[in-house]
Amino acid sequence: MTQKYDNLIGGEWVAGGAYTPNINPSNLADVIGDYTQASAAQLDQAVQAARAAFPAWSTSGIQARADALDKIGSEILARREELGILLAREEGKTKPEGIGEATRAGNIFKFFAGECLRLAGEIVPSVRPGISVEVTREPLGVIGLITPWNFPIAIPAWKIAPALAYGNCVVFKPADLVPGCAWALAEIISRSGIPAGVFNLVMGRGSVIGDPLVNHPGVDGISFTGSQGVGGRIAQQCAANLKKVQLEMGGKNPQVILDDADLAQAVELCVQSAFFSTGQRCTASSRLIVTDGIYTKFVEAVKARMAGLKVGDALQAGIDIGPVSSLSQLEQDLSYVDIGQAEGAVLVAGGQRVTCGTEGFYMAPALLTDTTAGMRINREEVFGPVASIIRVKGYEEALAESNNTPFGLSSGIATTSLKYATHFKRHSQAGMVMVNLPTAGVDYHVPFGGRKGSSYGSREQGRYAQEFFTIVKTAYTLS
Ligand code: UN1
Repeated sequence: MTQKYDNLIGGEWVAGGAYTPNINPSNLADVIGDYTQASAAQLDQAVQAARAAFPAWSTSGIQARADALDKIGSEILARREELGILLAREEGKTKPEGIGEATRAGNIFKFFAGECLRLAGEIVPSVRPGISVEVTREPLGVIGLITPWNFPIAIPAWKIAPALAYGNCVVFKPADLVPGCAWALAEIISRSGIPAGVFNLVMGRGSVIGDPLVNHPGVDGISFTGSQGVGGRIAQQCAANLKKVQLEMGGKNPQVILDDADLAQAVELCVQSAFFSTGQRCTASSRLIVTDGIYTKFVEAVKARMAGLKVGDALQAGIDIGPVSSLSQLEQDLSYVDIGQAEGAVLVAGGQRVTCGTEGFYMAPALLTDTTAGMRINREEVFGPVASIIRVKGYEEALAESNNTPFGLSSGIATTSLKYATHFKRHSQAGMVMVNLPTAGVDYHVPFGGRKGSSYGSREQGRYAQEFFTIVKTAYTLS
């Protein structure tokens, strides 16, 4: 008998219409638990509960909010190993990556516990004598949070923590594929002292509860991380309902390697950001843009490093790359390897399904050379351990190529030249730029987000999160 897990609505644990098994992608025989599927009627109840809780919560003392968030953060940090293992088991990140992500989630709650106490306003002189003007920030209202499967605890944390810190109520819909960490987080939040209805968990499919959440008249804003296709639809629905929206979507992140790069360092950061976490990060480097002088040495060194990577069960010690998270994602990854080759790219390493001790969605990371900017493999997000190499003559061409994409989330350059590093930081059309660092793996206390087709709306994380989760009020007083 596997354990059953229910939705949290108005402070009660309630069963949905059916239960879906949460299956370990490293071992398809391992069922983590049965997670309920919320109905559209339950989604409505969750929004009503959040609305009913909003007047008291939005005017509650900031000390109560800070204490609750601090308690949540402390419990996550104390249980980081257990939560990291759950994450690795349901999503397929390696155990150290899972523990790292759980730690990040705990730190995010701790950070926003402090932010509760730092939401300052302004007092501004009026242009009219005898009047004073105050500019303050108030909670936005009831917020719908929709999160993806690739960061099952950190992304929920970086949306839930600021939403609650700034006095909002939440209806949280995690990705259907990974409800385990979401449920564990909801259970921790339910014991933190936050009043019933302030935070609600509804698990289930986007097709059943996603649209009703986005279109619900009782929801004031939507924060979404996921694919560009879904994000675009959510933006249209929010515009039609005049609702505030924040979207984090895909990436096709470039990593430039110049002739003067430290070769060992460049290889390591490329392998890390292209293939670790099985390449399932919107910040992953999928386009390695390499200048002529270092090209041959670089390709050989990356191939050698890839030959040493161990693919296998996410919970096993010594594994570098866990499984792909689902069969449909594995099929997509493999199909892009075929598409790339059909377009003329040369597969120089990996790119096949591999078998390990247990039945799972394992794939050897793929490296494609001889690729050009117009190929689909260089324009569309794969979201797997698939990287392609674009050969260029020098820095100017590398910069142009790195910006030649409909996306703009993160970008990187490997160089020992201050001149090129400085120029790239200024001219790379990305929200986050890395010098001699992987494009993936960011801090939790500074803004996160991109440009062009990668992001829409204001930034997430750090104090910049207040832009989305609060609304500005300007008050005039005659003295
Ligand atoms: C990171 O690279 O540290 O979905 C975070 C994603 C991003 C998070 C990446 N929103 O991959």
